[in-house]
Amino acid sequence: PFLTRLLTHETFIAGSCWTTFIDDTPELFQLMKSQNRAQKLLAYMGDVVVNGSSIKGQNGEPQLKTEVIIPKLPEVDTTKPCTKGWRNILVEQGPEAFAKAVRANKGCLVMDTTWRDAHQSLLATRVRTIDLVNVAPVTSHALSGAYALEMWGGATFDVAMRFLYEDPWDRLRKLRKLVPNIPFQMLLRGANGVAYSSLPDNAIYHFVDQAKKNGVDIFRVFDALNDVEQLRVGVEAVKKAGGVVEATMCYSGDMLRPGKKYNLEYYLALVDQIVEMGTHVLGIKDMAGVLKPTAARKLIGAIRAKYPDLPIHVHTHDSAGTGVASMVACAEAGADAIDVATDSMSGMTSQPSIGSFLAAIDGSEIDAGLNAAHVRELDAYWTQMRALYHPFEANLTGPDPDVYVHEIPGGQLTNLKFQASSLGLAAQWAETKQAYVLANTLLGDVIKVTPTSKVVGDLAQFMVQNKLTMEDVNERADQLDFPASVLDFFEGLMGQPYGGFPEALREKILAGKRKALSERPGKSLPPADLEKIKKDLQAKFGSATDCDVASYTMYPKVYEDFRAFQEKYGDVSVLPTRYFLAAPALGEEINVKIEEGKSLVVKLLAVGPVSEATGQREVFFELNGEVRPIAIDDKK
Ligand code: 3PY
Ligand code: ZN
Repeated sequence: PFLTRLLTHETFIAGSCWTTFIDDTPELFQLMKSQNRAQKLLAYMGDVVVNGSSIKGQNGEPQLKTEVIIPKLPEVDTTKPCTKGWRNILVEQGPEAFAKAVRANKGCLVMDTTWRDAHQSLLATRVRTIDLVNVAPVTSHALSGAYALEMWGGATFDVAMRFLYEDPWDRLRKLRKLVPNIPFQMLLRGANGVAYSSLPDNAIYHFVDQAKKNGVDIFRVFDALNDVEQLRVGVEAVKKAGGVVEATMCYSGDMLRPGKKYNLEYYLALVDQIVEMGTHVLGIKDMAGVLKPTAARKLIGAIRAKYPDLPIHVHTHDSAGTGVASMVACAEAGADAIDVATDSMSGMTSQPSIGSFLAAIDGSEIDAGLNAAHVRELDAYWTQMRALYHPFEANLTGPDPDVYVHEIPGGQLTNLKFQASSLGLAAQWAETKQAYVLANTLLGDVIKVTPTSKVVGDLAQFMVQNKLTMEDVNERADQLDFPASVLDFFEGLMGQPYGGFPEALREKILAGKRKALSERPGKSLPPADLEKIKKDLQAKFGSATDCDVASYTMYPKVYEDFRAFQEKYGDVSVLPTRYFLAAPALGEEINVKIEEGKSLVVKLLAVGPVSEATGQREVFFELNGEVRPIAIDDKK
């Protein structure tokens, strides 16, 4: 059709000037662009038809085979976003006033983690932008009283580019437009940004500045070792960018267990340091879900008594099934906000259920400022998502009170279980959990959360695969070929652990390979040359924004692969998830909205036999009523 239009265009027929033709005829250029886009999407869909999706989960195809239904809220116009919420105070009066208002609020607010940690913990972080965008306007109404939506950072950044082939910045901007009223929160791994080890300080500052400019309001900043110097890098970057600082301490193990390294005294001293550093809100991050109700009451109670004006926000996971009880205990002891997830995306390694929490505080003095009926209506959407993303289920069957022993963070628990099965270690899952405890002891009982949890997990898997005992590791450390993350940890690339490294083991592991750092890595890392990165990316890909530079500094290889994928297949984020993950049925009509007011109607018509000469198959699609054959390599 493009060629037809070109050849029949009167200017073209008249043979007038070629050089100005494209400039003078923008409609043709637009048409060429959108046909190019359509062709690329067909190439992606054709590849899924012939070879299956490259992002397979472990459970076959999506179970949802129908259109997704967007819930309606009784007597609310959900076609437009809601404009009332806690973000109004933040936008109008700034972070200090916001923090004050949160502290002055009677009751306990909730942050909904469905858009970040819940799917990171249950569905391998695979929820795509399109499925968040579709529910965003309703969410802005149903959760208008929420403290925040956690919707960015953590593993979502890496996974968006690596597995979903979409731009995390695009997600942030799209959702921001659709939810103007509820603060957006992200998870920042201190001096590691959203990566797995420390980056140059200027890269962190640049990243945080872009995140703030593109829509993040509140930054939960943590360091995996509770290393205050590492934490400070992220905190200062957020202050400079003008965001709400939620400097966070990670909670590990059971502080009430006698002889525990991380006890109440340790936590209170850490809070003192965080307060001295300056934060709008104190975050407490119970990444494994091991903060039992009694400990929660004591910990929050002690901090509240010492710092009556400090807003406290608590995060947990429901791995052991005690999450709601713990969050109620926190609220009763004086927490200002706690984390929950929509009912059908909650429980087990995810956050506790929002509906259960609201029921548990019903009739008490604690008010979360939400309409429980609306919250329930919204969940109908997520029930469908659970079926849609079925391929990525970790197949957990119930709470795992073993978590009090192994202390594996929620997100990692599902991940490790998944990896154990893909490595053929499924039968040894119990052994992996035991090895995790041994690995943690070998490393000196560290706080376990990304990236240190990965170190413990990698070492545990290494021990299981090579049938190593603790004695073997200690004795043969200079001869063993440890995973890179273990070397990074001992080098000091993730900061300094509380109580120091196990020095004898450290010396043996690093011997002849790496030099031990005694200060935070950012002090010795040369600054990233952001200008040069931008120029190089522009030269390589034709364009590069400040956000692209930030993506590159976090994940250079993942980012470049993502751009190369985009050049080949275009922006696949517009494809409905069912057709991103699986082939359509023959003759099924698919609507793809490629931009506002512009849609493609696609039908799969037939798949040809594989050609001996080329190894390709012809896949026949109908695109907006016209037949389009497309040749696809058969990789099977
Ligand atoms: C992350 O860093 O991604 C986490 O969720 C840590 O709990
Ligand atoms: Zn978490």
